[in-house]
Amino acid sequence: MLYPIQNNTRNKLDISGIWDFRIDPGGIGEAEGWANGLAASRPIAVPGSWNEQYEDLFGYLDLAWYVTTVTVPSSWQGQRIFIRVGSACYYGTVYVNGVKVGSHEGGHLPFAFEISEHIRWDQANVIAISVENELKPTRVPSGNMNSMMGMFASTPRTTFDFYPFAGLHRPVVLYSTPQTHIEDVTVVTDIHGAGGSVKVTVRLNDDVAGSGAVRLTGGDTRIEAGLNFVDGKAETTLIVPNARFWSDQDPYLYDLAVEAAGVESPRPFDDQYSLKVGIRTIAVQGGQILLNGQPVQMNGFGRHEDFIASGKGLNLPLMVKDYQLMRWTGANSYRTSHYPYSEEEMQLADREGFLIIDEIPAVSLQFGDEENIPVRLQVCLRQIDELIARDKNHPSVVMWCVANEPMPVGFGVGSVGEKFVSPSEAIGKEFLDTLAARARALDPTRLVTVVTVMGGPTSWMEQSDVVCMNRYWGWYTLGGELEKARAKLAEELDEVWQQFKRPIIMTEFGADTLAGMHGHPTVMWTEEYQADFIRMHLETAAARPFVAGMHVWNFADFAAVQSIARVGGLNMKGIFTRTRSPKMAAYVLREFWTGEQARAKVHTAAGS
Ligand code: GCB
Repeated sequence: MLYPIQNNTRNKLDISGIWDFRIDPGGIGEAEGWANGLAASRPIAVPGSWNEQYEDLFGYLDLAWYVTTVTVPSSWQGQRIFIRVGSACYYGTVYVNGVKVGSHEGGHLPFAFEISEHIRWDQANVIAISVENELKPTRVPSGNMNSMMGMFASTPRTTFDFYPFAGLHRPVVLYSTPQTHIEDVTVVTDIHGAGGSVKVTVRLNDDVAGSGAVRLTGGDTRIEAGLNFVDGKAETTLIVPNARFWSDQDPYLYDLAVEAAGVESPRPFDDQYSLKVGIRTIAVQGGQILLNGQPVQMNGFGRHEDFIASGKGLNLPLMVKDYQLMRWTGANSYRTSHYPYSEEEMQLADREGFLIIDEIPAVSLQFGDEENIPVRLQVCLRQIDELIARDKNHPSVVMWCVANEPMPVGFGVGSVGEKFVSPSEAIGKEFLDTLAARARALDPTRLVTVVTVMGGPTSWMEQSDVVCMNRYWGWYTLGGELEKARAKLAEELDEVWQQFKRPIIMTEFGADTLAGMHGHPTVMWTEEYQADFIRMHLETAAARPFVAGMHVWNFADFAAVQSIARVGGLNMKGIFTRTRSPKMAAYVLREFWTGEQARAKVHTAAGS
């Protein structure tokens, strides 16, 4: 799915801003014509979560309506007009001038509907979007069901450990294209010695013949090739001698311009699209992850889209600041825990050289209620399809993650670290293998993983190119006993390596820490304990060359749900506070990832 752009052949109008808003707990809005305008309303920011903008809406997850008006200029007439919603969490329905044009399920991925027929030129058009975020066992992520996460999730009743923010979380745009247009572009890059190749596949929305061109530019490079469309499809490969490869150290991006034109039926056409391209490869070999054939460590964080006032809404200044803070720690990687992040995040990662594990919203899948499993499987597969369609051209995305901490029946926080046999192991494995196979089939050029829970079956790791493990030795298990935790962690890492002989990333390890709380001796919840905890993990990993990455849980404190385990409704495992002040542990990361420790590691890897 292409990101909308403005150029010679296309238009784009961002209609985000302050919209009218009204909750609809009784579900009467559609029958009463709210799609034509709201009689009573209050202002709300788009993008943004409604829960953070009004105190009385904090716990509201039911239906609500957003309405705005937009004048569409007649200079767009003759083109196809689309409305595109970056994210409506969880279920969104779009109306234009009172007419329902479509619905979408799933909170963190964009969707678009053609609305050409419904536009009133040069006049105010009423755009209404209803959104609801009910927690249901048939949704992904799920809620309102028995959960192994009970201790963390009391109100609202999620199966996962973050606040289920609701609303229009990303920009809403109108865009136009020629009638026959470039509908999709897929870029696959490869490396041959000092050179690179860029294979470009272009698909039109009509199955027509035509011609066109692709042009790659950057620095002194300018490489062009023709396109020959047959049944709406064309493909070519550009060879780039002495290419400048994209990496975390040098995130070099080329510009790729695509043109398509034709005179054939149903009508003559001419369209252009452009995007940034990074030439890189990603692979695994033994215990290493190879970026452009060279070993790379993926150091960084699990994160959340979360902030005061904006909730999960796109917040551009925060995004820039977070990248700067991550870089300051020496991080070069993160996981989009636990759902796809905004497209703007992915673009910034391309530009700033971050290596991303891109995750669908399949967090804490529960395999207890077998009746709902088939529905959830279909939702997950659709999310994989939509995510890969959206993010396949980002060089920063190096790995697809198809689930975070799927939970076997019988799993409980109390049993963490114990090995037990679960009756749901086979069901879970079939489910997860199906997801991994789907991601691999859609994109054989990237790595695929399932992030596993502490104490879960190791058979669920089998399909992962990189074994991703969330472990809480020294927190949920052996809390306050860091030396015992160190031994257990080391033992488990060695066991998993022996079993799979694949690179391991610790995708989570963390300790809740109240900023400003100190202790001597160090005890749980103090900044000193978090610092020691992080140091212990980094030391244990550094002694194991097969540990190819360390992602601390979490980059910043974030809104969770209300429970006895979450002070003030926050998960406080952040290295930074929710308002981005560093805790002591931030300096430990900086020492390991940018200081002497980091240099020592580079020398070892280079064999010097
Ligand atoms: C986990 C989950 C994450 C939680 C974290 C925690 O294993 O993947 O969503 O927030 O633990 O802090 O308990």
